[in-house]
Amino acid sequence: TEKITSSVGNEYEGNTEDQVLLEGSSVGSLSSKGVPTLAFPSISTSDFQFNKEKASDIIVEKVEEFLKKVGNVRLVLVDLHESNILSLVRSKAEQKNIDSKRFSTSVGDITRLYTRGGLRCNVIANAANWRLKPGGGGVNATIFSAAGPALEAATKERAGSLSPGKAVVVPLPSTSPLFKEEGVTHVIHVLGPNMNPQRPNCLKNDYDKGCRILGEAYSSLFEGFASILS
Ligand code: AR6
Repeated sequence: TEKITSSVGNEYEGNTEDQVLLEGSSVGSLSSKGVPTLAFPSISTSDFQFNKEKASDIIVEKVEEFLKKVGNVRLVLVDLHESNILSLVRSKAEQKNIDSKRFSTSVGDITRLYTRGGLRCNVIANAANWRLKPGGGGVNATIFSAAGPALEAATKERAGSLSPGKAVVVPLPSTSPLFKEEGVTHVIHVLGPNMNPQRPNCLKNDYDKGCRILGEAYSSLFEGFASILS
């Protein structure tokens, strides 16, 4: 796993070095400038209709807990627009004095953070569905489509389905455009709690259960990220 560690643990500027990194050769010999970075969307707050005020509390609490446990990593919460969830999370993170170099928010498509914004993220999280299938809209559809069929095949090798609150780490094959163009080495699928009656396993506004499951989902996500680094 040494190769995985070094490819996750390095961040490079400049295309020549990137090319070397992405071909997968002499990865470990390159000097490490960057910090392992996980970009993640706000799980459950769009299609799954989870309350954003409650979700933002959970995100900030789980981020704070995780950053206390690990060393040199960076977490980035991403959304397509300057949304309510981003501003809620930003102000709550500020109140808690969370280091903005280690946790920040970013506006953009999570599958284009490097090519459109210069933000290198080695690992991205997906707000998945329980079947771990492409499509269905939201960030899931975008990630599967940007990653190509390689992601679906690699996902199938790891898991056939996911329970709410759980995550599965999928190494992205180097043939995937998301790997080649964006430098993403792993996708972590996360299944959050669902409050949408049109979707499976609706919790019918049971926020005791919902908050517990969303907390578990972020714990599983961050543990999955940590497992790639070790
Ligand atoms: N880049 C960054 N953030 C995004 C992107 C993107 N390309 N697309 C959406 N978001 P959602 P959920 C944000 O609905 O609520 C799917 O159909 C979005 O604005 O993707 O967990 C799956 O198959 C929101 O902040 O996930 C599941 O069935 C966040 O990502 C179901 O939706 C999550 O929104 C999961 O619902």
